[in-house]
Amino acid sequence: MRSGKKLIVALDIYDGSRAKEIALKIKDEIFAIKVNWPVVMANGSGIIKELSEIAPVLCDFKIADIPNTNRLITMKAKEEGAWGIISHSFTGTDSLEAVIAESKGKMKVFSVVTMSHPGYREFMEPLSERMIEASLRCGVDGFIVPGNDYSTIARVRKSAGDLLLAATGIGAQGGNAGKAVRAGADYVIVGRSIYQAESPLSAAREINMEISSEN
Ligand code: NUP
Repeated sequence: MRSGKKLIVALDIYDGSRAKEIALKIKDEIFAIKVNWPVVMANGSGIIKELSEIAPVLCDFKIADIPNTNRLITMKAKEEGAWGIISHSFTGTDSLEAVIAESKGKMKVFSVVTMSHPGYREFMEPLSERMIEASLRCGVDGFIVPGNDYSTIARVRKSAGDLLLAATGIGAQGGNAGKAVRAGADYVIVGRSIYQAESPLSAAREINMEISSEN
């Protein structure tokens, strides 16, 4: 049912019931659900399992710690049945390797090597290529790319080969889902433009139309 779907909804809301309600409404339009700290802090890690019953769950924990702490966070996401997990890479290969080892082929590991907000350029941007190379050496499954910066998506795609690219920054941060996919993204991650819409279902359908349109 999910084959060919590229849309991942980001449910950055505290209310777990509302998160499930939106997920159920749009489940036929999405490939996966991304959870971040707001919904997990407010509802506990069990929300990962509950949402997994509706669609695969990608845990956006942007893990950025010593290897042992990274391992503990990864283990919990895996126990709850997550499909994938997002880790920072700037903390070094030992930290990223701990996430990959604990995922043990059961969860996809996405590495953050670029970001979609202006502050990314202050410190991270000069290190982006080195973080990509290090992530490839560690054996990540994919990268998070900025869906509002198409040339950066194309740059990461060149290094990433067949690995998965998931683009954030669509809609509320200015990016266009169709352009992001045509620049090389496999998935587009969309939060506010869906969960704040009067009709999340119509908003999700519109994004899928953007993805399948030719220009
Ligand atoms: O570079 C990134 N930009 C970004 O927005 C990396 C991310 N993981 N995100 C996340 O994507 C962000 O934390 C939020 O959960 C989602 C974008 O939400 P929205 O701007 O579509 O509401």
